[in-house]
Amino acid sequence: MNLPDTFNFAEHLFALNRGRAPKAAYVDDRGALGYGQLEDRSRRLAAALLASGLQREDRVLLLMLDSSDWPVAFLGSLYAGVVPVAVNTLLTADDYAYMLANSGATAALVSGALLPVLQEAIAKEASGSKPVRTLFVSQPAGPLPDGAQNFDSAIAASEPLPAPAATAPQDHAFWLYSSGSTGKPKGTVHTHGNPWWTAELYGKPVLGLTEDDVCFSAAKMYFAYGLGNALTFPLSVGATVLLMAERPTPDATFKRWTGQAGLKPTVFFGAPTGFAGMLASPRLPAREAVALRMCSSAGEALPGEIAQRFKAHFGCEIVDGIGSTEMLHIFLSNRPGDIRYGTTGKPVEGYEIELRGEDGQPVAVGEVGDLYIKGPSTALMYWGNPEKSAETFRDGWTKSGDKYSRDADGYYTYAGRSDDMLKVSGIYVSPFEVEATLMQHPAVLEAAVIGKEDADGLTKTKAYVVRKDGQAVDEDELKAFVKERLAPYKYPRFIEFVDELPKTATGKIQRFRLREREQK
Ligand code: 3SK
Repeated sequence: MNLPDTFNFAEHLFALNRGRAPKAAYVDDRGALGYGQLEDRSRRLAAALLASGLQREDRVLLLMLDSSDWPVAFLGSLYAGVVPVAVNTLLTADDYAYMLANSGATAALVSGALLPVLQEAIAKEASGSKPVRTLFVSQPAGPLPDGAQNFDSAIAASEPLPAPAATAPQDHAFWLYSSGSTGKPKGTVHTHGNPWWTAELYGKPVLGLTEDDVCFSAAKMYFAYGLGNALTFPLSVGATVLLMAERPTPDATFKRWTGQAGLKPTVFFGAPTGFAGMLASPRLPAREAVALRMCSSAGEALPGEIAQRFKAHFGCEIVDGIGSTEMLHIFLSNRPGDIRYGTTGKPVEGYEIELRGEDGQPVAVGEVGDLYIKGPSTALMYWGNPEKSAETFRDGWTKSGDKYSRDADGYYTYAGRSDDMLKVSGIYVSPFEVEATLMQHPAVLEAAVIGKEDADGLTKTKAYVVRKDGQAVDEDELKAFVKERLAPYKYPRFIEFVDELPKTATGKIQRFRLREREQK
């Protein structure tokens, strides 16, 4: 398998689907967008982006809710050779101000509902050396600010760009942000070739997606997992994608599964917390009400018991795998028809996996080691962060930060993180960021945050808090305090007040003692 010297991923997808112009590529809350319209709108947007002064490899922030404008924004940027920086829609103005400064984005594609938080971020970044000059607003909620353009009007006023940017497979195509336990999120630079590899190595051969599928992903498209599920894979086989802007609550998901958006998904992509929440819901639809033939799970290890209960109810397998923002999608996975519950399966063909001990050497079968991956969809680097890039991308191998063991049959089982990061509902949360925020509260002396398993075996955040002498604050007040200052998914689900935290002789908090205490 190889790519030609000139390869533009957007043009590749458009060319593949030119024979199915009237077929729905996307169905969102507003209706259907055909493959022909997807290409036409994306190429018109590409022209509008270039007309606004953007040039090859300039970055454009993509802060949009999941609707069919999202793939138009993403593919239009790639077609023009402009680099979309796709960001999580749940973050704060401070987070976006950092991402604008870090990426040097001079333009933004934004949903109307998110315009206020972006404007706040732009105001914070006003002294930045590269101000945001151009805004394209999708589905504006009110009058546009000076200088902003309506996404639809800009598309309608432009002719389709006649030809794609003549990019090479290794040229910068898009960025996604990856979180770390310390420091700021890292701008992870992906190429035009990388998404093609994820479709060829995983989406087609492992998931076996076809043009008859209707794909529906709870993970939004700004996540690497969602980007593959709702854009790269389905468009690589000419399938249809169902999108929803709202949060993937059980009820919102059931509404789509049962066809209330006009068609029923055949493949659903979720995370363990979502599957557990749906199984616990009194409104779980009957097997006959849905058309699911397969589900995929990633984000955190899927407890076998959840997968078995799901299969018993719907007769449909959940295929569990693990991927990363750095590798762009899944590199270790169970296979439909070959699922070993409680494991993450075997390496995806085309990727090499190594488990290394503290001495850097491969560990023996059954022993736990640090997970390293080698494969053709690896990110080029973390933008402007040579130290972290060198730590993570070493000699062609990528360090994932997860610990795994492999059994004699070659199945891999998750054994925790190598760093202090927590994965809550499939999204990374840094305990240090939550602790620092708790300590901003005037009644808090110290805090330590760890992961705590709930009844389904899924990780939630728990904070141990020491109050200042004579100060009073309760659990609800602290939760609200964190929610106001950080992206809401980061708040601790459990808080326990203690008199002191376990520490080493040199005063370092011993989080492992708190973890041990939870396991008792
Ligand atoms: O969290 C995962 O397992 C994952 C899967 C696919 C793509 C990206 C990620 C982080």
